[in-house]
Amino acid sequence: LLSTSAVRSAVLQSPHPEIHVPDASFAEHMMRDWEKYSNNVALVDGATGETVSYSMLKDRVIRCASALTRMGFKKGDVLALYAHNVPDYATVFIAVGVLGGTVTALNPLYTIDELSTQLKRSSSSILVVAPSSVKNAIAAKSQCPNVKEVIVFGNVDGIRPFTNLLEDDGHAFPENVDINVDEDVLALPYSSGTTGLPKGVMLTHKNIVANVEQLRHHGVMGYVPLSDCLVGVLPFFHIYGQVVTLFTGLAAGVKIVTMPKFTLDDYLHIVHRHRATSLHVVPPIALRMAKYPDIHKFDLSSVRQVFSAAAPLSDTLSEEFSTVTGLSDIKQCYGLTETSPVTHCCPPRSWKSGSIGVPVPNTKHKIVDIESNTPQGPMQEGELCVQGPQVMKGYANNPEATAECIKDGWFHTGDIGYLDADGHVFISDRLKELIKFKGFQVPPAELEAVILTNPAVLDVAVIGVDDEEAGELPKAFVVVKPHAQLLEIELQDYVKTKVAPYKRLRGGVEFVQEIPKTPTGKILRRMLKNRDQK
Ligand code: 4UU
Repeated sequence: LLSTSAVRSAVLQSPHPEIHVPDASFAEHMMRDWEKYSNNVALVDGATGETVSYSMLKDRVIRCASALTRMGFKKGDVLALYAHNVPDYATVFIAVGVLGGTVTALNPLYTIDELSTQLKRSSSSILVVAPSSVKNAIAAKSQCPNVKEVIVFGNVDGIRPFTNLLEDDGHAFPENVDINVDEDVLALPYSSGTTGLPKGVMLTHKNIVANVEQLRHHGVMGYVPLSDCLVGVLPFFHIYGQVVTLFTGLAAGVKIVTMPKFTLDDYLHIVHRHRATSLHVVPPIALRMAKYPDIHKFDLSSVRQVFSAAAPLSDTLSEEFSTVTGLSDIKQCYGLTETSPVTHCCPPRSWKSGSIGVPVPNTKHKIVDIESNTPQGPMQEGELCVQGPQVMKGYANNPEATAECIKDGWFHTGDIGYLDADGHVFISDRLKELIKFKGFQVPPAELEAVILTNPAVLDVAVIGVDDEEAGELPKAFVVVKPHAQLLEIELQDYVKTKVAPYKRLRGGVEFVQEIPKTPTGKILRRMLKNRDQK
């Protein structure tokens, strides 16, 4: 057993100085300094070239909040955003924040089933969509009586255009909505957490404001107002693009060029043309850049720093990236939807290849033994636990799942790692069942539920198999019903019709006699994984 002082020293503070996190609401905080930035560019639509200045953005927020109020949207209501990246993503989010409402964001590639599931669970009353998603939106609305109105970015016959909200005179803008920053939920993204189906993650105004300030700290991402330029290529529906690029960028007064869809060529053109200074990538983008023969045709000299997060970045890729692109070393960051998201980031001068760095300001961490929950010493593996103002309030309507991951004030990440002698963290494995395809969450339980609806399937287990490009690919182990017949391709096609493209069974299907389980019926995923690797 560790002595009390050793236990205490195994709980480590962030090496950064403590920062002040204001008690402001999200919208107040986002717009706090916008007077200073007024005519500077806030957002550029990378697809159309449309430019929005900070003063225009503020004006749009006021009109949008006023129009939403006229539509009956008020404090406690939920708006669903089902769209790819466009400048008005920010308008909607901040306007909902002003009103004390909640935004639940969805992947625009979600199928009707996936869309209506989240619309129902989140009790959304308004749905804002991209033109390409209108068909799905209408179909889902007919299944969700809670959804009162569909609004479209752009123009589609018969659907209220978002520009209509921006024509509002702003007179219904509520001046004083009472917001409790520690309690009121601003964002409700969905995450499967340690196990099971996706759950609503309640992120309060304080959670998001805290993470924005933690990231703005000069030793973390330290954007420079009015001179930095970011590329909004990672989707704003995921917590990474949403908080790290969009919110933190706008609070800091930088320019953000939004991209509706990633293609390597478009991305590099935008970096080149707009002189981007900080890049936020996921390992698959870093890999594509490192392997791109035409990379030298682009001028990347404006780039000052590159961050990677959402999935592990190997040493080899990190080095290859720097050699090929001539860019600075990639700094890894780490976090989860449940932590708004960032808890760790590599410090600028003392970064280590393969490490996720140190806790961001106002954040503590420890590594605990999985069985005994006691803190581990340096170089000893265990579960990474964190504490800080960015940790979610809890899972919506799910106190059991909340109690399973927040224990004694510590958030248990479900990731396995260790600290080196300098207190830098290395993630080595995942304790939880989650699969990550290109940084996106693929909850095995969700795919298992879908596969079980196939009439030929008796039992199933889904795991992630390693893949150089995507990180992991979902693979199903399937027990077929007696006398039934099922081909691998038939099941893959079946799944294709039910889930978003990134959740498809790209890792294949293996037919087995039985799924290994514990006496209580829990799937022994580790056993399947080990068997698969042999
Ligand atoms: C190994 O992916 C995220 C949040 C990502 C993020 C973004 C910007 C972190 C810091 C940042 O600056 O959230 P989720 O909820 O989709 O997935 C969380 C899981 C973690 O539990 C871990 O398993 O994603 C994995 N993960 C990582 N794994 C996240 N970052 C890393 C990393 N290395 N750097």
